[in-house]
Amino acid sequence: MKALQGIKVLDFTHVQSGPTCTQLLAWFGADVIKVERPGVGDATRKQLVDVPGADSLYFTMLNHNKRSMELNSKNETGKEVLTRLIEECDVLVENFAPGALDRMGFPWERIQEINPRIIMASIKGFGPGKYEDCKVYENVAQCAGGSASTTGFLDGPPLVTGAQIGDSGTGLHLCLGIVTALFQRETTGRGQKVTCAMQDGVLNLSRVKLRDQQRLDAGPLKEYSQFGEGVPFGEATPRAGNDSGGGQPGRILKCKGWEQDPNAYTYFIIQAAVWEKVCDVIGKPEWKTQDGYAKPNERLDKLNEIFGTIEQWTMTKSKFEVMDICNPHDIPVGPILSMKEIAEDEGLFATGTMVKVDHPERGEYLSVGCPIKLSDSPVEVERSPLLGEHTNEILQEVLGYSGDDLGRVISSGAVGEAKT
Ligand code: CAO
Repeated sequence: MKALQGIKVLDFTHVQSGPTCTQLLAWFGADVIKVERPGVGDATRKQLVDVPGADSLYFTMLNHNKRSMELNSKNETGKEVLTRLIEECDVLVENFAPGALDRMGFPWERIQEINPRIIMASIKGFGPGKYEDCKVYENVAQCAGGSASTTGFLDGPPLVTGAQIGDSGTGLHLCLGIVTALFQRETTGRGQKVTCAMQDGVLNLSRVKLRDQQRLDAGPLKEYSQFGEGVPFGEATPRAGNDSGGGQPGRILKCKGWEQDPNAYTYFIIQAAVWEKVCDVIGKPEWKTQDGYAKPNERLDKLNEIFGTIEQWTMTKSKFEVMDICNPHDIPVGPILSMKEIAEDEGLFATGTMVKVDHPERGEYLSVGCPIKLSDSPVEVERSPLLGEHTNEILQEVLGYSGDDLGRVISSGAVGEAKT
């Protein structure tokens, strides 16, 4: 049995943020019914296409283990079918532009009236306030949530990160909100509205930078490289390059082959507890007792010199040799892994974090499996559905349409072209 077995989800999501949430629900065992515009579907099906005619990797990698139903929710019969879906489902998830559900004729009040037990979960770019009507994509959220202004180097522009903290990050937040609401429903018997703004999700993940904003009042942030470089701090949390965000100084350092390989680097943390071991490993045993180097606080104004010296050592080793040498000493280091290296990492396939999935239109492709492992609810990753692949099945098995009534719905045009 899967953790969310028996839970039906009306998945009205598209692009990335919402689909990542419902994919998790599907992996935990919910029956996720993706409702898509007839003949069009989720826009990502045909974005960044690599195999002509096939659903894109953008779509397939975000929509595993779901069923797809075509439904025009603005057509009268379509509204009737949507109402039936709301009656049947435990959760409705959507990430339309602000107001889209209202314009369809399904505001929260109406949805709750149709099914008081339903949980309606929404992602929007911003919470209530002056920006609430804005459409938002990933990088806008990274900028509005404090990530971009605190990412990058001091002498460069703000940077967005490759990790999709605005989209997938908010999908994760929403998923937690949904299962929490399902848990509360066990006691109250009532559904509720769950909302996550992408700005809020990014800000939550940038929490330590708001910590630093307030610490600025007490003086310079000594663990930031600019402190040792004598660069004055301004009014806002600055960009910290590759400095560690925590109390233990860290940097990205070059390794052997860096001149040719853009990823021949390691992250190296000089955790106070293993400082003496670091000194021995890099051939600087005198730093263990030398004034200005022996104590953590004394080292903060010398980070450039210290990491420069460590880098002279890491440049003589591959990033994996650095790992092999430092790990036995408990020195925290990490190779900078390229996506190619990750895609070839057998250990990740063994745990199901990376998976190979077969698809009728595109053949085999790689995907990231479920990163959350439940010992009593294992995940089997199944391919994403083709557009409208399960329309008839859902009309009949979930909504109970049959005979002439089924024919009426199909011929109305509300559910797309008839599929055999
Ligand atoms: N049947 C009929 N109409 C449908 C439908 C269906 N099955 N599914 C969607 N539609 C309609 C919507 O009702 C909407 O119509 P109106 O404009 O008349 O209200 C229309 O399709 C377009 O929906 P949209 O505005 O949500 O889509 P968009 O491509 O214009 O905007 C996005 C995309 C992501 C910017 C916007 O949805 C948004 O801001 N979402 C919230 C934030 C978010 O999740 N962003 C992350 C996206 S991933 O980077």
